[in-house]
Amino acid sequence: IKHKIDDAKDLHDEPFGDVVLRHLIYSVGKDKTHAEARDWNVAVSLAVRDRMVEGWIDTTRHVYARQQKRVYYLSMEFMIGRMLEDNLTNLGLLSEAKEFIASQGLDVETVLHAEQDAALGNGGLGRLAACFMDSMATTGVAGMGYGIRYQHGIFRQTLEDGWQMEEPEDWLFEGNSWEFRRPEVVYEIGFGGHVTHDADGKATWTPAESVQAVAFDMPIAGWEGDHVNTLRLWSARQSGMMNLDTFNDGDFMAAARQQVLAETISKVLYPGDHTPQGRELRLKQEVFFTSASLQDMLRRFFTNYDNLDNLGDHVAVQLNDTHPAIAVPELIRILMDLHGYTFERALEITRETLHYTNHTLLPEALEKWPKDLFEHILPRHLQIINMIDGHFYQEAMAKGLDHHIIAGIQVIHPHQQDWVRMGNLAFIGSRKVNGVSALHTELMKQTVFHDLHTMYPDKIINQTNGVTPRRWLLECNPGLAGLITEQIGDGWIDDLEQLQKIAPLATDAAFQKAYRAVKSANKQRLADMVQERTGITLNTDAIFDTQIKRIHEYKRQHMNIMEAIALYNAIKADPEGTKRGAAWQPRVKIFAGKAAPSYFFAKLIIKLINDVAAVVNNDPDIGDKLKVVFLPNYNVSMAEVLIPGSDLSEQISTAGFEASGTGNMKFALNGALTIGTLDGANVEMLDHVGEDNIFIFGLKADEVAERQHRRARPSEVIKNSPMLQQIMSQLSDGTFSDGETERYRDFLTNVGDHDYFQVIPDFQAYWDMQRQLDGLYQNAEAWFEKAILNTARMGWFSSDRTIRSYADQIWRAPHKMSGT
Ligand code: 26Y
Repeated sequence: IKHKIDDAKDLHDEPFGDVVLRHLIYSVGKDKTHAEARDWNVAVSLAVRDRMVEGWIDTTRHVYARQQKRVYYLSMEFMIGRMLEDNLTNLGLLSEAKEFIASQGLDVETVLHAEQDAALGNGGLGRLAACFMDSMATTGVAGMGYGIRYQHGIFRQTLEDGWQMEEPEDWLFEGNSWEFRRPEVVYEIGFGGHVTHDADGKATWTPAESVQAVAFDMPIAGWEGDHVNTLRLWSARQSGMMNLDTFNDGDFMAAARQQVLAETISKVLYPGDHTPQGRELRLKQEVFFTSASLQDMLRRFFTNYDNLDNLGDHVAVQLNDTHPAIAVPELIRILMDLHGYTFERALEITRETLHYTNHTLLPEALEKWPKDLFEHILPRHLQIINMIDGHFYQEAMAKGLDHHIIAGIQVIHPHQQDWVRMGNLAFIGSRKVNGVSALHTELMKQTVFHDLHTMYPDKIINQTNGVTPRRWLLECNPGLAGLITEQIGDGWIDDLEQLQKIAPLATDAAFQKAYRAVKSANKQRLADMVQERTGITLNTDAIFDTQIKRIHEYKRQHMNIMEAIALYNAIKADPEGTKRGAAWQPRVKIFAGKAAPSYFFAKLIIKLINDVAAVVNNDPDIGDKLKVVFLPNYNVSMAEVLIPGSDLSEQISTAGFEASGTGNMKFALNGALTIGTLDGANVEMLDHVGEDNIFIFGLKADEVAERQHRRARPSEVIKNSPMLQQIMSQLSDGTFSDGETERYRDFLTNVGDHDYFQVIPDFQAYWDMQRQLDGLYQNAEAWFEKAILNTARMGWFSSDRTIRSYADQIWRAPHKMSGT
């Protein structure tokens, strides 16, 4: 692609390597003899960034000229990882860049990897936002991401004696090659203060304090680089210069302190997912980036249109969970207080513009703010919420809803006025509300949003998640990508359903052989990483069995490690497998993931994994038959090695609790078989890959709900299971805790007495399925037939499909394939 940018005509004519060398000298300020890997990384990044800028300016012009409908994706989290390889790939410069790096006598991997992950997120929700940015650019949606430029992303995890420790992360220390600081794009964000009303009832909010949001832009290139969107992240700074009054009083340090306080807002990502802390700073972060983003999109809107009457025809806003739900009263406030609309009109316009994605059903994960805190920080927004509630009450009465039902779904419960409930606010203020998998969407209708759904039966819609095939196949698994392209050409890269064309090769001996060779090489790459980071040597003939995700009870890493204990016990009791009549299939259990710092039970699970590893890995009776590995500091870059190198993918959440999962899709696409429950998107993966090619076990969502409802106890099951009894007694007798008998007391109570997440009733089925997989693995032809069919049939799970579906069904926004 060649773009025509008036003042940059010759960029394409300059060989890429020359541009890199120019940047090394004039941007990095080093010569070849002194440059280190990071210096080269920056020089290459700036060279590819130059090329991206052409498409960026071009895209901006085209969108503006065509007055294309714009989509704004508001997210507290963007888990983007490294960008260099991604950008080189999408711009078609990867091989040229690699050749050039090698020609300088440098190690290509070292240079490409000398970039810190941008880890501005916790897990799935943030990674989904990153995949969506890639897919919006690829599908030609005029999409812009808005978020926070946290100075410190998700903490760095280390292990101390097997316990998780948290250290601050500092991704910006070496600079960020991709961002453009936009000091001219700056907005005031107010907090606190008071509201006055004039004779006509027009409100004026006078905030007590304010901070500024400054924009930092990152270009996001789609596949083949012609469409380039923007990720705009806000950084906080003090409003105006240091407070002059204080300064005149001579208290310079107090003035400086004000500045530090203002900057705190974008200082650090909150590391908890699923349990909101209800902290003032978090609320300020939400308001900060939402308000800045709304102000920015409206400023842009007014360069094309002169009033906001038809905002929803030209702009669609997607709220990534309730974190930006303050957009509802903020947009109404702007429409009423700054543009003179009536409340009713302002609500209508808002409801034509905003859309909300829900990512969890866990009641404790739904954000709510103490009303007093809310009023203290956002007095005007609270007034508007009360108007919304009043209006909503009328609407609901008109639809014949009962007073008590209405009270339960208003933003603030009229009789227990202590909370502002953000899920209800986002629902009531949005045009469409979506779940992230078919099952999750169905459960939304039946549970948390039951009454709201009755009232607005057309509002809830499903949009099953997807993953970008650029990062999650082409880049992370070049071996498999090359093999596929050899067979079917490279059309699959932006049309992933073409992978179906390899299905007929699933039983082809030559293709199987090549596919297996790729998997072996990827396993070796994974084993090398494990060796380097933990010192543990892995046998690559073992099943590489991987569970990587945030540590949570509902995700049941503890069920997985209990299965490892059971397998250890079984091997100990029958080392050669003579009693069971078959040799043991060697297995490596790989875990990685972070626990929220305040989530004690999740940290205990990490400790247990490491305790079991210490025993199992050093037992001479076990040898290579079983290894347990916990890789510290899981991030996107680590996933890029773990996923292609795994044979088996653990997706074993308690049915009804994982909204979708996206790791499940990445593994299956890369040819790992799934052992999993009928939860989240696993259900749809089963539909696509077929029941012979996915290994589903355990209770279904309705059975789980039923057991939880009647508080079914696990004791009956344990009583009848010698296997479980042995595990439980080992956890209390110190077998895995150096004789310390107290360490797993809470664990035993949790699982043995209550077992809310149904580990015990699912355990036998899980064990049986694992043994079935052991047998299958010994028949390589059968195993790899299934693996290939997984790759072939996962095309539907491309986030390109997801984005086109959002564009058609929610945003009503054009993309490259609209109308065709
Ligand atoms: C309010 C705060 C405590 C909070 C912060 C982060 C609450 C939730 C989160 C993150 C949630 C999250 O990552 N959810 C995951 O979203 C993925 C993308 O839709 C799903 O695949 C996954 O099942 C879901 O757990």
